[in-house]
Formats: sequence, C-alpha cells, structure tokens
Amino acid sequence: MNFKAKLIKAANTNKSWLCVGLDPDLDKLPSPVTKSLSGTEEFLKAIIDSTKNLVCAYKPNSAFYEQFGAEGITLLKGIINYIPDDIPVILDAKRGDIGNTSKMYAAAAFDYLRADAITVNPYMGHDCVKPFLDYQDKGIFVLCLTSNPSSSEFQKQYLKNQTMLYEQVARTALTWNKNDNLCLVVGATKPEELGELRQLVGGDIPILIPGVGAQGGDLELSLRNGANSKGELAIINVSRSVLYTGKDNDYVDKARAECLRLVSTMRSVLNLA
Ligand code: OMP
Repeated sequence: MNFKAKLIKAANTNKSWLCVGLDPDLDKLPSPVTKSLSGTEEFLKAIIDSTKNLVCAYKPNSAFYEQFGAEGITLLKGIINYIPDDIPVILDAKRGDIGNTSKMYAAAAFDYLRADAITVNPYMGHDCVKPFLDYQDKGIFVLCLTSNPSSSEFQKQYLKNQTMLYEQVARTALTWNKNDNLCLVVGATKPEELGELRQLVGGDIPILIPGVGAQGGDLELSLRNGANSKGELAIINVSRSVLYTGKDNDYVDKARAECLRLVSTMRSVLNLA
C-alpha cells in the first residue's frame, strides 16, 4: 500500500486528520520523566500508546533525535518501529542536496529508518527532489509556504512572472508528480494562502499543515481551507501543545485529552462520520 492510501485508511479508521509531532525536548519533559534517553523513549512510547487511535500519522522531527548523537538515531529508529504498522510515519528532516547526495538521504530515511514519508526542501530544484520521488510508495512533502515568522523573506518574493515564489514552488512541484506521491507543506499560520494553494493543486495532494498550538495557527480555518471537497488530505500537525500540556503524572491523560479536543473539532468541521 502506498503512503497516500495508508494515510487515508488511518484517517478513516480513527476519524482524524491529526498528526502528532514526536519532538522530544529534555527541558520540556513532564517532571516524573527522567531527563535521559531512556526516559525520553518511555515518554514517547506512552504518548504513542495513548494517542494511536486518534491520529492519521506521526511526525518525528529528526533534529530532536540528532541532538543525542548516534544514540538519538537509534532512538528515532526504535520509535518509528514502535508506531503501529497501520499508522504512517512522516520523517521531518527537510532534506535536499545534489541528486547524488539526496539519493543517500532518501536511503537513510526509507531503507534504514523505514519512514513512510519525508519532508524535503525544494530550493535546489527537481534533480535534488527526484531521488525521493523515485520511491513510489513513499510520500514526499515539499516545503511550499512555511509557518515561521520569516517565511515571507524568500517565499513571498515576486518572480519575474508576477508569481510569488511559494506559488511557483507548488506549480513546479506538480510537474514532478509522476508517481502520484507528491505532497506539500503549508503552515497553519497562513490559512488564506492555504486555501488558494488547495485550489491550485487540486484535491489529490496531501498537505501537511503544521503550526496549530504553540505557533498560534488557526485549526478551523486550516481544516476548511486545507481539506479537499471530501474533507480529506489536510494533515494537521501538532507537536508541543500535545506533548507538553501535562507537567505531572497526568501527562499521558492530558496529551490524550488535547488530542480529543482537536479531533472533535475536526470531526465537526469536516463531518467525519
Ligand atoms: P509545534 O510548533 O511544537 O507544534 O511543532 C511544529 C513542528 O512542525 C516542528 O517539528 C517543526 O519543525 C515543523 N514545521 C513547522 O513548524 N513549520 C513548517 O512550516 C514546517 C514544519 C514541518 O515541515 O513539519
């Protein structure tokens, strides 16, 4: 089963387009969790156990594991392996380099870590993204319009054809989509542009929408503008405001309660029966 089919199946089963971001930060761990690699592993596994029937995907961000060196990579591999097989894993690594190097990044993500999808940076052009897209069953999330405050510095610059760079990224990326595995990243902090981009790319492209919670993105507007006409393919990622909402022994219950709150909004906005 390819990434998109696996994603839609998980979303339908759990009636949810929530993706929980698994971004471990020692400084933010709840007080009962030991501030160590093994404590982090226990924490992440407890979060997965308590949220796995409320999500359509998980998204570990590689940086939060790389900070621990080789043992962090082992932890990342272990966490990907721990996630139930029917829930897709989006590896957030924002990779991209000359083709020959991207091939190695793709092998690391898909052959070694066994992720189902990855985030990539399109700045270097098609030959740098192609080695990822060549993995037909994997989802390739191209950064289009990011959620951060400085995203407009480059992404909202006008090109000679009077198109903003982020819009050109979407148009050009569509021409790369020979294997029907192209996906986009658009921040929840940019809901209007998200709506325009959904119109532009059509209803078949999954869009990862980070920025709800700690970054202040608008959940309802992101769902309305990011979903297709069937109420699908708007993947709302939330990391910190799910993981670190509980500071005490109740952290698992609090994380689950926050997911339930987000998912109940999704169910009503998207009419998920
Ligand atoms: P929270 O702000 O804690 O919910 O985390 C957001 C997650 O999404 C982090 O892992 C970010 O690196 C990632 N992200 C963004 O916040 N903004 C973007 O535009 C793109 C991403 C991403 O590619 O996932």
